[in-house]
Amino acid sequence: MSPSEMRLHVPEPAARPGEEPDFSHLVIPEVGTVRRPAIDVPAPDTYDLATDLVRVIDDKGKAGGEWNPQLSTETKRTGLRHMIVTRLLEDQFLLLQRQGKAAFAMKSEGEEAIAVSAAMAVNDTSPGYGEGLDMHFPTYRQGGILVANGHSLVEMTCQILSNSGDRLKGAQLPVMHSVPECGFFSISGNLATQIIQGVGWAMGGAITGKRIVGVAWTGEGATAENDFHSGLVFASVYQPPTIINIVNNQWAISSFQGIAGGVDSNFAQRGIGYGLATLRVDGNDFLAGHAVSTWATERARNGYGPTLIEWVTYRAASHSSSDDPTKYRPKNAAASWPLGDPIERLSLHLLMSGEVTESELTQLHADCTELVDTTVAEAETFGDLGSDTMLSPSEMFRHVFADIPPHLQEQRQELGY
Ligand SMILES: Cc1ncc(C[n+]2csc(CCOP(=O)(O)OP(=O)(O)O)c2C)c(N)n1
Repeated sequence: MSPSEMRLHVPEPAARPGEEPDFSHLVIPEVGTVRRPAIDVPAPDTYDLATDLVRVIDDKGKAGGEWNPQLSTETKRTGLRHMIVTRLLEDQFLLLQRQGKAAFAMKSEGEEAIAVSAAMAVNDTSPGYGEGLDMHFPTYRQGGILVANGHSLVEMTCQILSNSGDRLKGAQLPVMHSVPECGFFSISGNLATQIIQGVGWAMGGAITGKRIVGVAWTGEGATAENDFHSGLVFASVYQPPTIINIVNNQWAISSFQGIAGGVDSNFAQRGIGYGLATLRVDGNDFLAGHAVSTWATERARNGYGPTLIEWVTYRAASHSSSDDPTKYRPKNAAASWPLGDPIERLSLHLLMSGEVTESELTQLHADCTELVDTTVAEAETFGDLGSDTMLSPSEMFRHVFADIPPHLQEQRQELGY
């Protein structure tokens, strides 16, 4: 056998701008074909689930299979409402940025089911549960957790506007919220720190004997960071009550998922190497998301250890207000994504099961639009970047250090404050 040419292998996505989107790599099993093990299953007995894909809602909107969480109509309608509010609110955030009223914006369009279903599942308030505070360690694409956990939408918008209603007074980049009382830890812009922090939070719970869950979040791109791997070592060795969520939305800004190692293996399979219970789920299926998050939460809360979950989804919008995805992927890629749109899929399910009517859906969209419009109008009364209502630059020196260090005092004086 003659040796093959020596070269550096740089993976390329299946389609670039001007080409037809190609998602043939994604194997989509029929609903009902993926088994649901008991929550105390030994981790190695979940390894086939790392290559499968948990789905509950089929293409016609019918729910089925062992993973069907059998949620009440009210819970499903609440989930739909949270997803719609999240989408409409983030649309407004981008608009505010385009109007020069905010410095930056990001959207989770197409991924709303993930944050919303996970938030609703983790914060189970059943009797005997919740001895402390469950904590999410999110990235910038899990704002749906705040919506689902009841954070003030006005305050959320004020954070985007960096105005006087922002509890962080503009000290954080817009979208980097910090709302610990809603189980939402300060977002760190340094990606993958969420993994070591979430696992650490869970270790703290285990050490103090509290049944709290530490929920870590990362995109698939940031799994290439060292912190991701360190976190997995601690999770597997100490078996704390943690859930490690990898949101595989196929793109890390302009790098496709293959650049983080998603071509010859997937991201759920990372869990196998570390001995973690592992699930892979259709991220655009609210019911499947709720089911896997509930499974992982109960496993954690009952002392059976961590779970790693890969959510398979697609980033429908740009990475951020500073990005133009038409430069690196086909224009119609999101519309061709085979797992569809999460809001449309849950709506179809509710329609097909007779749990909502067309007119109720129309009314729900109208109500959410009105809510978001009044929210944004109220938030703007606290000021914005584009007018003289902007926060005083002196604010940047406050709320960071208890005692302002001398060099910052000097800089403040130079600015005239
Ligand atoms: C440690 C670190 N490295 C690089 C960056 C710059 N950065 C910001 S977002 C991003 C892409 C992350 O992609 P992914 O983890 O897939 O999450 P997504 O944005 O797709 O949700 C990068 C590289 C960062 N914020 N932190």
